[in-house]
Amino acid sequence: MNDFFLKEKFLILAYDHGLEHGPSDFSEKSADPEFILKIAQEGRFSAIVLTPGIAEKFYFKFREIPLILKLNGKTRLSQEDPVSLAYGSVDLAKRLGAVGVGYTLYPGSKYESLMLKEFGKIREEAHQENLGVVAWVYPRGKAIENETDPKIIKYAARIGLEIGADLIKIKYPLKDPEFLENFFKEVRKATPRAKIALAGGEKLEEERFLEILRLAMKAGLNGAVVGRNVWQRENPFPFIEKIREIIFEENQPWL
Ligand code: FBP
Repeated sequence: MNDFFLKEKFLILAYDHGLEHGPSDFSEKSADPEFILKIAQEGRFSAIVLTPGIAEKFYFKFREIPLILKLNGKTRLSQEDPVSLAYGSVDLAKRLGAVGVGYTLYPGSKYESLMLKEFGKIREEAHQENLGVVAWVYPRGKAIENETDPKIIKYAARIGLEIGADLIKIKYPLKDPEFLENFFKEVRKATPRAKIALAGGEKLEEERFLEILRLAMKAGLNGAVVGRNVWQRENPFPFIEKIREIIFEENQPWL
């Protein structure tokens, strides 16, 4: 396994929103991938997540930032149960010098078996090339009433362990701190040895996001893969420093 995924803690910047959500997530500045790559660089992120089109055009100047190439993705334009299949390849990730690949699965969708099958194949190829695999595990589809139901998120985390992801990205329920404290501990217990990172989600009030992250880290989770909560802020750097402090300085229950 490549060294990147041997780490215990991660702060990764996500920037695949142009495909997933469209340009409405961006300001004039954040629509420019260079602006985001500079945030990753100055903010000393562990890695950046880019789509193939963006990586090919913009990554070459920023090769010191570890790259996770997102191999699949879908738009918001379809109303069907979600399915997201790879349009990028492990081969491309290798050529771009990535440390890993990213793949979103939608358990609960009527197409889940297609994604599970493809994930397995990609994982195999990636590991043969010494790349890690990050799984976005987002239960979704007509069968999933509430994708941030705590039981559903716990199940998502466990799915990530079962399918052999090197890092598992899960959402969090928007509940009060007492609930979350216990919830994250349950997630940890349900996923022995798995590395779990929180997704960022929509931009929250600063303190709220930090509190959620702090509870997750205290329970022994492994960091965050965050996008909008960082690059939608006017000046993201003080916030990034606070996140770094929580992930890398505070709470080290497993050390
Ligand atoms: P954010 O931190 O901005 O939520 O990004 C995390 C992420 O998983 C992105 O990688 C992805 O584009 C987006 O959220 C997808 O979210 P959803 O499918 O819930 O709209």
